[in-house]
Amino acid sequence: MSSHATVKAPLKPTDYLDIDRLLSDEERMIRDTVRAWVGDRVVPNVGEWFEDAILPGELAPELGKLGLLGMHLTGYGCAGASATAYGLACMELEAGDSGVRSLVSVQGSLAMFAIWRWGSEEQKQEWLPRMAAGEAIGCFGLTEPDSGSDPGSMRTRARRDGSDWILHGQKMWITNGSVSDVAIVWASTDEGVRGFLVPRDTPGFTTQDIHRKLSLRASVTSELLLDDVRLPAEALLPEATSLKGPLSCLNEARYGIVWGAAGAARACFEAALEYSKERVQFDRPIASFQIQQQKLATMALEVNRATLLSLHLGRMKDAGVLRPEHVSMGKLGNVNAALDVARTARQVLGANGVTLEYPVIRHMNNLESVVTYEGTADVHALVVGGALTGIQAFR
Ligand code: TGC
Ligand code: FAD
Repeated sequence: MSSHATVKAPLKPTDYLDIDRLLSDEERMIRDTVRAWVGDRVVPNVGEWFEDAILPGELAPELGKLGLLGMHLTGYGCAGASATAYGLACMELEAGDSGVRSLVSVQGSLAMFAIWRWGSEEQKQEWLPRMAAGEAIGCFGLTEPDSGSDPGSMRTRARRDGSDWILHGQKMWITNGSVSDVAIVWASTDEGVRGFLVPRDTPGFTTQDIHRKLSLRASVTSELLLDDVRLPAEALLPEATSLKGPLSCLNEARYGIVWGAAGAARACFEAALEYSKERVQFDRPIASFQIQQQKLATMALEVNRATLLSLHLGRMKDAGVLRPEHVSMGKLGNVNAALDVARTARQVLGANGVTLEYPVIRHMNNLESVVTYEGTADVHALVVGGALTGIQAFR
C-alpha cells in the first residue's frame, strides 16, 4: 500500500530523495524559519553586498533575535538547539551566502564556543548573553601570515608581567576582525598555547581590513595587530592550555561548514535547473539536451549526497559519537562536492553565469575560501588518511 503511494507521489526536484521526511517537525520549522529570513533579507541584497564588499552590521542583531548565534550552546542566553538544528540553520544561511554563514560560524562556533568551553564564569557572564543577542561581535585569531595550516608554528607570544600578560604579534585573515568587540587571540606562551580575550579598545590592539578579495566579499576579513598589548589576568581563557583549545573550536565551526556547503550546492543546482528549463537554444529548452540532463542529474546526486552526509554527522553529533576525524571527512567531501556543483551550474548558465544577476559565480568564488579556511581540503584529507592508516603524514 505504501509503496503504491510512493510511486504516485510527485517527485520533488529540489528534495529528490525526500530527505525532509528524516527531519522532525521542530527541525523543519527551524529550517523553514531560517530559509524564509534568508529569502527575505539575504537573497535580494547579497549580490550588491558582494559587489560592494560589505556585510551590513544590522544583520547580527537580527540573527540574534532568530536565536542563531551560539545556537547549539546552552545557558547564557543561547538557544540550546540540537546540533542537527544548528546544521540546518547553517545550510539555509549558506544557501544565501557563505559570508552570512561565516558571520554566524565565527560568532557562535569559534568566538562564543571558545568562551563557553574554555572561559571563566565571569567571562561567560560578561560576553555570552550580549554575543547571543548580536549586540557584541567576536572574532577568532589563530592564523598568522607565516602560520596557516600549521598553527603550532605561531609566533604571536604572550608573556607574564606580574599578574598581567603582554601580547605581541600579528593575526591574519580574521573574519569579523575589525567589526569585533572582542577578539579571541591564541598565543604561544611558556606554558603552551593559551587563549586571550582582547576587547576592541585595548591600547596597542589595532585592525586592518584585507581588501581586493574576489571570494567571500560579503564578509569582513582583517589583520589583527598586537603591539605589546597589556591584558589583566582575567583576560586569559583559564581552561585552554594547548593547541587543543583552538582546535576544539574548529571542530564546531567545521561541522557547520559541512552543512553550509550542502546549502551552497543546493542553491547553485536550483539556479541551474530553473535556468535550463527557461533558456531556449536550437528551438528547445537546453534542459532537453542529454548532456545538460546529465549535468543536472550529477548535481542533484551531489546535493542529495552532501545533505545526507550532513544529516548523518548531525545525528552522530547529537548522539555524542561524532569525532573530529568524521568532521574532516564531511568538510572534505561536502566542500569539494559543492565546488563541483557550482562549477557545473555556472556552465549551464552560459554567459549569464559569470554575472552577479545569478547566485552561482558568487557561490563558486565563495567556496574557494570555504575549501581553504577551517583546514584546507589537503589538511582534512590528511586527517582522514591518518585515521585510516594510523600514519600521520603532516610532517
Ligand atoms: P597535533 O599534535 O595533532 O594536536 C595538538 C593538540 O590538539 C589536539 N587536537 C585536537 N583537539 C580537538 N580537535 C581536533 N580536531 C584536534 N586535532 C588535534 C591533539 O590531541 C593535541 O592535544 P594535546 O592535549 O596533546 O595538546 O597538532 P598538529 O600541530 O600536528 O596539527 C594538526 C592539524 C594539522 C590537523 C591542525 O593543526 C589543523 O587542523 N590545521 C589546520 C588549521 C586550521 O584549520 N585553521 C583554521 C583557522 S580558523 C578559520 O579558518 C576560521 S574561518 C571561519 C569562517 O569565516 O567561517
Ligand atoms: P598554507 O597553510 O600556507 O597552505 C598552502 C597550501 O599548502 C594549501 O594548498 C595547503 O593545503 C598546502 N599544505 C599545507 N600544509 C600541507 C601539508 N602538511 N601537506 C600537504 N599540503 C599542505 N583564520 C583564522 O584564524 N580566523 C579566521 O576567522 C579566518 N577567516 C578566514 C577567512 C577567509 C576569507 C580566508 C581565506 C581565510 C581565513 N582564515 C582564518 C585563515 C585560514 O584558516 C587559512 O587560510 C587556512 O588555515 C590555510 O592557511 P594558509 O592560507 O596559510 O595556507
